[in-house]
Amino acid sequence: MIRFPDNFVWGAATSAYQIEGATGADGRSPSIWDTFAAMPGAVAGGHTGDPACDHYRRYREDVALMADLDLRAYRFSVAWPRIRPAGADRTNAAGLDFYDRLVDALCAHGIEPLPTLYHWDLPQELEDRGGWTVRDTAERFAGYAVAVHDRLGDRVRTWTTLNEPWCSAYLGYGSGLHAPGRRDPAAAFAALHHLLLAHGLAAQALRAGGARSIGLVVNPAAVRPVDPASAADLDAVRLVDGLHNRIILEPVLGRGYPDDMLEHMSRYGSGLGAGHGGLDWLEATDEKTIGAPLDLLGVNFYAPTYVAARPGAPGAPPYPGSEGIDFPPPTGPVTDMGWGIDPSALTDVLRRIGADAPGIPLMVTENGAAFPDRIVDGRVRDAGRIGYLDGHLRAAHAALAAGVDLRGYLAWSLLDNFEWAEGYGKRFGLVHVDYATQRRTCKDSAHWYGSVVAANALPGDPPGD
Ligand code: PNW
Repeated sequence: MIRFPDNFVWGAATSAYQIEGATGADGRSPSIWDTFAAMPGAVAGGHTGDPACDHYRRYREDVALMADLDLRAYRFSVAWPRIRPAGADRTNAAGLDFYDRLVDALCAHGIEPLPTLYHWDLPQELEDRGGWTVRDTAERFAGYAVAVHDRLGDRVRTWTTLNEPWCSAYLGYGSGLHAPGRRDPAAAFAALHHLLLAHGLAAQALRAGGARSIGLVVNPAAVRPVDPASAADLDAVRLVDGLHNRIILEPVLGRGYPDDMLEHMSRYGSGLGAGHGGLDWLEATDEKTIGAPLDLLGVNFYAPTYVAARPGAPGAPPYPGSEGIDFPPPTGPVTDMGWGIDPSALTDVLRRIGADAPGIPLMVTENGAAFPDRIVDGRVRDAGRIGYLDGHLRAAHAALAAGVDLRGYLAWSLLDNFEWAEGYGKRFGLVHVDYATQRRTCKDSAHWYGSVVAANALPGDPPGD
């Protein structure tokens, strides 16, 4: 048996836009994902966030499922456009009522609520005024965070501000693969800065309002060279690691932006239009604000990233300035997303973040895999997912054994859901969702995970098929 520490937090994660549906209910205004999904070609199959898993109406059933699986914690996100429609400063009580009922249902089952305040559903009206490229959005986020804390703070102990600012900034404003679909390196860096500023302002405001534990969820990359003996490949690792990890972690941990990243960003305009050159979005006290004290770092992890130097390579659009770097596809086994399966990369990431952030507890806030389900006699067979989870839990345990202060593990995802630009075709759930009927069926992996949670341990031998 591979035992986990007592009080290890076991759970699962979801996000609002991916599961709730009911996008017009109770005063919610459109988010950038409603707008983006309506653009022809933006999302596979023309899918949108409606009806998703209809979780807005079926949350009781979903909480009961979590209880059946013995989960101890549930990470969900709060939809900003439900709480502050159109991004205005007026709070919509009906929107808060939903999360109030959800938190009550979780508490009634002894499941710890772990809300994330921003999982990519920016009110469209704020995007129309510049979105994350402008400072006003960061300031409004802090106000929204306080409104949620005022209502749920009596039952929620741990808050996380943003989910994966890397994705919001680089996929949303750099490569255009995610909402709002902009393709502008300058806008990507301005967006990243205002996202981090939003985190810092919200952390300060939540703390002032009495919040006890405040965290941020990042998706650090395990960047590996194709040829570890090549100095040029190692230079490529250094740049991609900088653009993915250091540019976020260093300021968040109170050390400010790394010099090489400031220099890199200053090669692009500010993203604010003509007349705004350089880093004119960076104000004197911003780095101090971004480095507000942190009680938890959430780590989302799926797959390692390989890079090689190759003159003339176009680079990867999410990484501004990565021309001359090749991002080869994985050579080993992959999931349905085409992402490589290599659990050792999770150990590496946890050890690295643990060393970078001494004294700050870590939690795996997302880890999981998309696989096509095989449904045999009503049973959902997903041995691939069990193997993935088992391998990554062993890798998390290896990090614990190496001294990393890892407090918990949340599987992505509780339910099959709206997988962003991939629509409903990619299934990450422990629980299968039949979108035609909204029927939920626990997959083999859900039963397997429930038994791991109940035992607080993995069996000594990896599972067979
Ligand atoms: C994360 N990438 O997204 C998100 O937090 C989840 O909402 C999402 O469903 C899950 O991972 C699976 O995709 C990512 O392209 C999306 O590197 C894309 C990337 C990384 C994370």
